[in-house]
Amino acid sequence: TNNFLIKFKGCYFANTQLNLEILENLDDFEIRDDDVFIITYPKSGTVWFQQMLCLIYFEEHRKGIGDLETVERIPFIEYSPQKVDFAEKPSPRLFVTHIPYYLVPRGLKNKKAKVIYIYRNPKDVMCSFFHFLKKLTASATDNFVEFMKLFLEGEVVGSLWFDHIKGWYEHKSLFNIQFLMYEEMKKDLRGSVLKVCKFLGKELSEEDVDAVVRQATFENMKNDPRANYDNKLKTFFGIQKKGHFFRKGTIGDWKNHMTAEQNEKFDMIFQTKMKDFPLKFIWD
Ligand code: PPS
Repeated sequence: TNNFLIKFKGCYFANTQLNLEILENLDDFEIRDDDVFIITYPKSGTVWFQQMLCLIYFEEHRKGIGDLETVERIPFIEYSPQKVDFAEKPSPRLFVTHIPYYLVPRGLKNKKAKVIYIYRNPKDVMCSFFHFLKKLTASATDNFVEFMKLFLEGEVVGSLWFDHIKGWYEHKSLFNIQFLMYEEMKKDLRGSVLKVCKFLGKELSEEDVDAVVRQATFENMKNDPRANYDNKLKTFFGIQKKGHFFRKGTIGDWKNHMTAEQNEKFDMIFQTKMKDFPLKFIWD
């Protein structure tokens, strides 16, 4: 239906920049003890958290020295240039990926490498997704009603949101994993930075924590070419049109998109699919 999507072992990926060879060999992907994996469903705060992690790990990133972009410091596993050799990267290696739990490298289940799962309320994910795809090629719909249908059927990159988060959460005992909510980062960025540092065993000075918080705000990232993807829209996402990756970065923008009726329909599906799911969501 949509030439932007490729299905691999039951999950949709974007065909721009997809490295199928890596995906096919993911099971054998060699894991190191000090690897860190950021896992997200698309539009849940991936780039934001990549920036946070870069700032936590690299002093020069905090100090604004060097011009390495965040996406180069923390590469996508499945969306990467053809000849990338992750085995050559020095430790600690930081990665980001949208993969569902069942595609995970075998070695990750030894609980040594750390995993951070970022999640966001799915109504905002859906709206963010809608706008992002509108910026893409002609294959994307600019009709919100139509997109909501695709989203609720899992006909998007990452497939069904419900399956992605439930899959990771229900298998969490296999991993050394920390769940972190977009809305929590938004409401208490400093607290979130400290929580992540604790999980990663990173001790930053008060000043360094301030620097991380300062540079991980929406406004700062929007204006920081190392962080905002604006130079990468074409090469990374295949986006032809001019525009910005950063849009609103708020909680509750779904209220500006969904009618009462659409919202009711969404809630009904949510309640059925997420029955007994213990993580809480923040909707506004
Ligand atoms: S992607 O394409 O999957 O990598 O997209 P992802 O980065 O997961 O999600 C994009 C949304 O995250 C918002 N964003 C932020 N919000 C708050 N603070 C900061 N610093 C920040 N950085 C990115 C971005 O604006 C997208 O959300 P929307 O709602 O569309 O604005």
